[in-house]
Amino acid sequence: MATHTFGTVAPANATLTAWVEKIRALAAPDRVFWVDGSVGEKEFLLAEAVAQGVLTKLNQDKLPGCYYHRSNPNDVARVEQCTFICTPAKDQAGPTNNWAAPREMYEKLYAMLKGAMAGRTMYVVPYLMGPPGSPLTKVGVEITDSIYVVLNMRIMSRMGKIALEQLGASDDFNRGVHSVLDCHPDRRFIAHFPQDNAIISVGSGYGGNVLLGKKCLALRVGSYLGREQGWMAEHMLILCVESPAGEKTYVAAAFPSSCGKTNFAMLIPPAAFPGWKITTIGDDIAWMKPGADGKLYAINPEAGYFGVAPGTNRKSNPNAMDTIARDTIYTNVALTPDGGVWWEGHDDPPPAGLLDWKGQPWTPESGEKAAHPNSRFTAPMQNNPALAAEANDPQGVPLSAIIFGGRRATTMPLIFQSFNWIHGVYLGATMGSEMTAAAAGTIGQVRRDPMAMLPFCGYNMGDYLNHWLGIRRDLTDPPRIFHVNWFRKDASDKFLWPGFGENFRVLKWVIDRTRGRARASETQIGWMPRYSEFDWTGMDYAREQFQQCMRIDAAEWQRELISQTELFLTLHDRLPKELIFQRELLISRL
Ligand code: OXD
Ligand code: MN
Repeated sequence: MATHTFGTVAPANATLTAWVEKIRALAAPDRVFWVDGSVGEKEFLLAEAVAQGVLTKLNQDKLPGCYYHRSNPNDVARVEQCTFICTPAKDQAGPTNNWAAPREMYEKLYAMLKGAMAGRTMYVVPYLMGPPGSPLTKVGVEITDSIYVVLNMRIMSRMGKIALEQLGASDDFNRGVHSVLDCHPDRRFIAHFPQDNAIISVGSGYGGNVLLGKKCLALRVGSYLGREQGWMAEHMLILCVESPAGEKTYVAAAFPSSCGKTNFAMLIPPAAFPGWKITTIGDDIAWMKPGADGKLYAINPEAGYFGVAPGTNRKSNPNAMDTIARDTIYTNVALTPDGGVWWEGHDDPPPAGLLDWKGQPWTPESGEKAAHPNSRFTAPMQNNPALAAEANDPQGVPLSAIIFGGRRATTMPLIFQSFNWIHGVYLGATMGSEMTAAAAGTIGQVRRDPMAMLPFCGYNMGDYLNHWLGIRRDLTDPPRIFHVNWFRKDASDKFLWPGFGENFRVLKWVIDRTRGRARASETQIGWMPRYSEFDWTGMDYAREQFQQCMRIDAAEWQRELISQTELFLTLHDRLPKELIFQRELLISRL
């Protein structure tokens, strides 16, 4: 290979170089590669990844700049049982997290990292979570022995020189160390040390476990830092709804993994609403802080989308299809014979000669999925035709509404609004959802997932809920809080609501509520729209169907309250009393 100078320039920051030297001495790589984020470097790394067989170049006529990766089949999702919050005291991590004492975990993982990078390159990836210059933005540095991680981090964060510039001579950066080791499930740990602003991840190459800026820093460590510093790190999309008159309203929404945040963030209003536009600020994570004007401001710390491929198509998400048509890394989807990609729920029928996500020939008769259900695309947000200009605004956007939602076949109506902030926090805290493929576990079972943060809260969940209540004190104009469920089914197991673009009608009612323009009826569970209060232009949806979708079923709610008990018991010693009162009030209303 021709000689090159990529990766050879170490930064001037002495704290950073000393820490990198410490990890180098431990992991003993053949060489250290300082990533600068330049285009030339990207081309070099892509060529290297292809030469190593880590990436396959896809058909560049069909998918320019796109590459394909197959993971180890044992390493396809987040692993909550291997994810640890390492705080000095166990109750700082709380009952919903795995805990280990920091010293023990450091010792164990440093022992695993000893000599682990021999024969490999150790990449040093400085990155920003957040737009440059934002008061909320954080600097992280990820050390990794995976070129796949470097290339994904390049899409998901603002990486390289830009981060070093923001860091300057400061020692305030998240220290992340990642090594794939031998990718064995028994040697897989994703460990967070919130008090040290540090992360160590070993034994996995899966995005959610190893792109350390995302779940590890932006959510787990971020949520801890947020409580210390008076802000919030949330598992939320952020979007902007723009009316034909140019009025903009900003909304954040928390749904558990694989429940349609990306689709909702990129929604296209139905044709019957000309002039209405939705633009995307973020599809997975929001960092939020009260502003001087008493509103809650949000930024998206990420720069790309790490989205679930199956089910993504021209109907469910045209903007995503355009976004992933170039400069995208596909992981564990199926490969077509002409160097294209395919997954279940793709617009095209499966072509002959498909190779599945494990590289095996696949036909519809194979009896298995061609793409892994948690197969992913990693795509730059700049590709999104509906990207909001505000996605790069260091000030963030003022939120008018927060929406909570889960995947629920029963009980939860299409939409309702909380009576107030505390009631809204109760709705978020008691959120439930049927489990999906984004995490290893039992698919379909309903689990309580407060604010969709159960796998991502970096401290005691009871304290986290208290933090939510406390933030209200800094807000004179808080976002209104809503709950949605796109997934309610009828007795014959059919979805009651068509979803997709029609979700705009729900969103429009939300917007109109926040602006005092829409009416609602008071019910036992919150404020609900009547059929006549929805805008049905261009849609044929019967009043009876709507009523079924909005039904409050006493027996279902009784089961719901009983199933919430488990969470309340788990969190009992730190559960805010306000939430206990909310539950009592709900019981008496029902
Ligand atoms: C994700 C997840 O990848 O939540 O965003 O698992
Ligand atoms: Mn997510």
